[in-house]
Amino acid sequence: MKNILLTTLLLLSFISCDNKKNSEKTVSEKMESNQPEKNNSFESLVNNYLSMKDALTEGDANKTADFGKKMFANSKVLLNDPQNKNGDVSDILSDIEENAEHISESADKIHHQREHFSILTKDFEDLVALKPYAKTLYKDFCPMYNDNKGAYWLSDQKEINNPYDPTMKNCGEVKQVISAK
Ligand SMILES: [Cu+2]
Repeated sequence: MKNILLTTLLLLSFISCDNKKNSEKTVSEKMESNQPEKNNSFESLVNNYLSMKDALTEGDANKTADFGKKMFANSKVLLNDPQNKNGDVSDILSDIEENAEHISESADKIHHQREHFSILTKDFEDLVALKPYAKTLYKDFCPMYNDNKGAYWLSDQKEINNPYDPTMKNCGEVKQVISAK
């Protein structure tokens, strides 16, 4: 009897281990598929944001912090480009840099990451209005976040996947479609 129990436990732990491995594989595959792009382009900055959104949807604060680190580094490179030194793009990049840094340093505070993510959403909305992005984006709204004050996020998928609360994954609606340029 003891042996059966042990075997069952081993089997269970094997299964959960395997699940974990699978999800890790998906993540690294995703990151690999991001790699061929130019690291310092505006597109890869938007991709950072979309990956961060996915990590928040999964409720994974560590992964969110990692994408914050990448976003911080990418925005720094873009800010150092003389072409982006002045005007609206520079202001937006500075704001992205600051919020990305907070997110990268808040791996233990997912609520705080989400606060900064909602600020980032406005920055990225402004950014894609000035710099072209290759994919159609959807501006989504969840009315319940932050004591019913609500919050926006951008997605590259039509389906609602709420990054603000994993218990309300489908809460929200598309408010605007931002066409690819
Ligand atoms: Cu902060």
